[in-house]
Amino acid sequence: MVSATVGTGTALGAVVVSLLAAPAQATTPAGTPGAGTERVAVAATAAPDDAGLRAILRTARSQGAPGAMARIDDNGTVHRLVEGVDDRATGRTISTNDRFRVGSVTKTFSAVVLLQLVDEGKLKLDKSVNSYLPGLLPDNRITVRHVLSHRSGLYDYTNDMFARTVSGFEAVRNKVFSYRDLVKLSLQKPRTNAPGAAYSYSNTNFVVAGMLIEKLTGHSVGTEYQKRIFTPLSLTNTFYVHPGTLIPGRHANGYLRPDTAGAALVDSTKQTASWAQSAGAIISTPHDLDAFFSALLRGKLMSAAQLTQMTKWTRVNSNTSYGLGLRRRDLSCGISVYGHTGTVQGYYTYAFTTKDGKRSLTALANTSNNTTVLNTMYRTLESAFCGKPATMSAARAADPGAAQGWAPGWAPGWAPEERHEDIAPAITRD
Ligand code: REX
Repeated sequence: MVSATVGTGTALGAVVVSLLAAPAQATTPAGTPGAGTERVAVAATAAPDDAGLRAILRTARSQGAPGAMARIDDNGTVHRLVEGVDDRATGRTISTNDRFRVGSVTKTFSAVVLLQLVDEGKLKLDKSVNSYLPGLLPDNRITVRHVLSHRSGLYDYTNDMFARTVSGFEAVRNKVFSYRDLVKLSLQKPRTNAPGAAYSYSNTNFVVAGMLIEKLTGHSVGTEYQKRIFTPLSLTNTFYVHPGTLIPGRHANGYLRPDTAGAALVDSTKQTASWAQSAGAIISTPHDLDAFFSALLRGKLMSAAQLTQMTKWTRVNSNTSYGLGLRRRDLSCGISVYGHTGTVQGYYTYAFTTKDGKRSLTALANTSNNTTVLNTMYRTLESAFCGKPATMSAARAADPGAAQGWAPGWAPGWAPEERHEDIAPAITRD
């Protein structure tokens, strides 16, 4: 069951500053601070490829996702595409109004709060974390910037927690962790690198971010998200309910795929998400995530100086870079898009916007632990921002994957490290 609806609004397309100009900055080796090859166009010009998106959502469903959906907000025009169900028990069709667990997209919200605190003179990015949280970390050289850019070297405790998918999940489904519990789990393992020396994605970093928020404001992260982001942007379908286990109102159920082939999907909707908290426990909708990332890139959430800090890039792989709680994806058609991805049990999210914030995409599949679906959903970025494959650049059209509308990195034969952004290899398995 597929539906595509396009709302009315202002004209498609927007001004392109310089589509085919030279890359903004030279490519740098992966894992080191540097820009990669940021695309210089600030806007998407080709219309979103609704038919291509529909095909991608169908493919995700055929690969095991009970449902998949995408919403594009394009300068006032809304595209909504849905495929499959949000509840396997009732067979209800998934809706782009469904709330869901956004996983690590939460990290951008946490980074925004901290950058606002920088604006308020309460935090300095290059100061030691321990100067704010004395004795927390074993190395005084770890700075706030290292944490927000995943360069602290703090081990990701979820590698062990979810080494076995279903039993790992069930062991924490109803558990309530303190931030200190989670940091303690991380510190049982050696650091992955010296402070600042390399990029290594770790949830521990954004647990520390949550601790900084609470220490500097004297309030819970939920209170600060609400006051600083949800309320000012009227994100009325966005929630932080930790340690509550329920998603309020109409929502998509999440279905976790077990490691054992052929075993039944596990309904993972209800959980505390306490293992994630400020690294991944927000609940939202496509409308609200589109509005959030658009506002962020339009400079509505912090000073221009802090947005510049947030968009100082560490290269992750050939088409991905990481700023401060923000990912950048370099697409085949000459634009970069900015946002985050999210994986919590039962939910895969992609939420990205253009540099001018005028076109935003949120795509969701209500399953996880299924790399095939994750890779399929990645292709929604190309359809949303680059349009039909025919509009891709000549260079990319020469790639076998690009010719089929696939994002760079997903065609068969590409190096494995190009196929997945940067989730720890042990975490997501086929
Ligand atoms: C936890 C396990 C994955 C998922 C994780 N999620 O670290 C954070 C996140 C919050 O969203 N990160 C991703 C589980 C990478 C992001 O930034 O996009 N996998 C699952 C397993 C594997 O249990 N054994 O797939 O649901």
